[in-house]
Amino acid sequence: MSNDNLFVALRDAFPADLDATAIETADGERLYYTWRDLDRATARIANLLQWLELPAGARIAVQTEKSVEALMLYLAVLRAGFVYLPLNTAYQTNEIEYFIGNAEPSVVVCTGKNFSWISRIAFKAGTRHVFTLNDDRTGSLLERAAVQADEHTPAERGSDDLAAILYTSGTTGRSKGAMLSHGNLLSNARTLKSYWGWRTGDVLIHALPIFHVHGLFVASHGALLNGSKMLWFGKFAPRAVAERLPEATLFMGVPTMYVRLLGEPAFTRERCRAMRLFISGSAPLLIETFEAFRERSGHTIVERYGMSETVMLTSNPVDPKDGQRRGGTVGFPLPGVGVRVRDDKGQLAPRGEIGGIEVKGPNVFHGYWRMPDKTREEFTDDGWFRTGDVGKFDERGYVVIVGRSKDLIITGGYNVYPAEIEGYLNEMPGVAESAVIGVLHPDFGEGVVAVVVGKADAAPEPSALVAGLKAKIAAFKVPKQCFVVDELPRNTMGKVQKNLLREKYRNVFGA
Ligand code: MLC
Ligand code: AMP
Repeated sequence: MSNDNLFVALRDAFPADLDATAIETADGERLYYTWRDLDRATARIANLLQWLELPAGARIAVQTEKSVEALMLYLAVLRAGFVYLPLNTAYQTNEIEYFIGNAEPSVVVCTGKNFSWISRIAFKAGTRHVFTLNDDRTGSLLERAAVQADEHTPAERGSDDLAAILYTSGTTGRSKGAMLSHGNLLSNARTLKSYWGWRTGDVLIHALPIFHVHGLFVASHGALLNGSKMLWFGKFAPRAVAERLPEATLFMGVPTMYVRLLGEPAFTRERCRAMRLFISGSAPLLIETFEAFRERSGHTIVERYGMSETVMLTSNPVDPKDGQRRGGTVGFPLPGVGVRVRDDKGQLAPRGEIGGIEVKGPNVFHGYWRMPDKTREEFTDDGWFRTGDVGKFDERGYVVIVGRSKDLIITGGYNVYPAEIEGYLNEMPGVAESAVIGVLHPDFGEGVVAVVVGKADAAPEPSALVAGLKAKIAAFKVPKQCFVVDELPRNTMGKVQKNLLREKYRNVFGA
């Protein structure tokens, strides 16, 4: 029987020359990791995890800064057959408490500086092992792994076995953990390798965080499955990225990164000469950015569309024989992925008509962790997943996303659910009620804005509300503007009319 463990497929794709560079760090200390290093280090960490005698299906929750070792930890979790649970480094106590409580990980890995508070939460939730991993190759995880053997036979896994849980915020209530299998991830990685035409000699600039789908799966799997070198940035910095472009052929980023590259004088057409592909996703790419980028660099960005629950769904073509790359669209359904648009009455919408986007395919997740009811709600009776995105097929068959039926803000590629922020605001002293909206932002695409009604006897200070939120939740979720008003506009059903608020505050970021 073949082993469908995703790690096996990635390991099989390593080039014959294991002493070639697999990853070169591109900011901070210049380090070179060979394919052999990846193999040995992941073996050591996998052996450590196995030595802990964790239960089958154990979750390994990780909140660390981006580093090559953090990527190795992910690969080692796959290799050992456990379930990887990445957490955004911006998450604070409330968020971490919820994720650890909900996922009940057997192992938590965090940075040394967060050990005291995270280990307290983890031990309270029953986690047995808390390790540290810092971005300078220190920490107890590597110390403990160093004494392990550097060979390891990957655990046998079927394609339906769970590989990772990615928490995506919920429109109501708390975050849901999307359960992705080895098969979901591998089928998508193979599809993208072929559709994006990865070639021998490709070099990827990896400047995305590795705690979400885009950086962890799309970018890393792409390079690994092609045996391609990565130029590894701990943090996206437009100047540093521009300077290394001549050594690369591929770049993947969220729209904010493209906006920032355009604002960087060092980003020139000359520096893009060796580049083959610029890929954008995770949030809508403005047509202005698409066009300005083409003008400046001579390259046409390939925009694609996906989500945590499904990995990648659609992409603009790379090979001209598949068609042109069209700005303002997210391209065609990827081979093997079903995409349909249905109107309010559940009828299939003809080309040009707008409706809810539903998807099906080997990439679509297996459900939400311990939330069978939520899972049922999000799938149609005939097994299609409701994305919550609203769109259409245009007259040429390209998918165009026109909005979202879910109340979601995407800021710089990060998702913010207004309901979560409103929940915190409504608990604050002096707040009667609140509405959180996203409005056009020149850098982040959408910027978070809070509109708050004070209690009769109190007038809350916007700056105090913002400071209060900053102490509680990830900074990217905190409103960048906060307004205190007498009342919120409501329709006859009593529902807050967020469209009117978006209109009223549309220029607050000068976009
Ligand atoms: C940082 N800040 C943000 C923010 N990023 N605010 C709103 N939205 C964001 N995205 C705030 C910080 O909280 C901080 O605020 C200040 O900006 C500076 O922080 P920083 O860490 O220095 O920010 P910077 O490095 O400039 O980050 C910008 C960025 C980053 C664009 C590089 O946001 C980023 O890497 N985004 C990519 C997200 C991503 O990978 N998404 C993929 C999801 S997967 P303060 O107040 O503390 O100063 C997915 C599926 C799919 O969606 O299809 O791919
Ligand atoms: P997440 O839950 O973080 O995985 O975010 C997924 C959501 O990001 C999707 O449901 C879309 O709303 C949005 N998204 C991803 N790529 C694009 C894109 N190219 N254009 C518009 N929205 C996108």
